[in-house]
Amino acid sequence: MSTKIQIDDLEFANRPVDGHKGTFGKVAVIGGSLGMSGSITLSATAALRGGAGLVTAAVPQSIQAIVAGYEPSYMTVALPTDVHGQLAAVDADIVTELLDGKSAVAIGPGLGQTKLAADLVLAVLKQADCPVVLDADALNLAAEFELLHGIPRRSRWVITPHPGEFARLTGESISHVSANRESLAERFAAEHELTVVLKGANTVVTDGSRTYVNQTGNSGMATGGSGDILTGLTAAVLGQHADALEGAILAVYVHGIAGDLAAEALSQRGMIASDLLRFLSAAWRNLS
Ligand code: B4P
Ligand code: MG
Repeated sequence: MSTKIQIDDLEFANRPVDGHKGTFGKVAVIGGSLGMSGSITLSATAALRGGAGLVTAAVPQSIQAIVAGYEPSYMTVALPTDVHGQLAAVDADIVTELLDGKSAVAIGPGLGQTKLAADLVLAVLKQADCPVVLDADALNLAAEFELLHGIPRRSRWVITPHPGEFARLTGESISHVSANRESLAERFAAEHELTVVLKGANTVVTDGSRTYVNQTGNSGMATGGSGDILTGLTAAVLGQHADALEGAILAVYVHGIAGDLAAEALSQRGMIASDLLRFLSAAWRNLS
């Protein structure tokens, strides 16, 4: 039986006045592919807006210039590509260098669903000794190649599926997932020793023994890219907070407040995902 948590039950640390970039975490976001450069730019920018000290976007070399051109405040690293610009095999040394010194990593948005992408996800899961956020194609690959099984945990993992992705991971139908959100998320989290963020109206966040049901956000957030923003934001928060469950709850809560502020200013119909990035700043101000 899981304990229910309210947002007021949690204590969130303030930013120390003498903090520096290292204090606030070095975050890597890994993903993107030809035609899918937007998702990872949203994740990387959201990691910055989540308060991370330094953010690096690792993307296929074929889209590095596009991603780098979007936002000057993060760094980019090129992953190898083949002659068609698609992700090629990524050696272990590149993964080691990418993870070195990181306080959190997120992988998946726009990554694509090739076997080589699955190898990259597996390498990150095996090597990372910081929290790992898995979203989007990393979850589709985890379902297809059973990547969440049998890897000794060196760090805390948070998965952020929407009901479609969670249905693939659990082998259940979307309607069954939608009808049993809390119980399925709790069971999956306990079985796989990770934190589940099952998105949608009233996102469920659980580690299997403690569960939070979010009340912020609105259906204006059902627009392409809003999930990618949560991915980067969650990594940024986890890079600054010790507890995976509490960090994930804070990210979900603030993401929803940004959505509510965006809807108030722009309307649910008129808002788009990148608007959430601007309203994240106001959302943090609302919290303090
Ligand atoms: P994809 O095509 O894979 O969409 P995506 O790239 O992951 O988009 P994005 O990253 O922006 O959105 P995400 O959902 O991650 O998948 C879409 C397909 O998945 C759908 O066609 C459907 O088959 C399935 N699916 C997705 N959501 C479903 C649902 N609720 N019920 C049934 N099937 C579903 O992230 C969106 C973000 O916005 C999350 O943080 C979410 O919590 C928030 N959000 C969305 N609607 C909200 C609402 N009504 N209230 C509050 N928050 C909401
Ligand atoms: Mg998504």
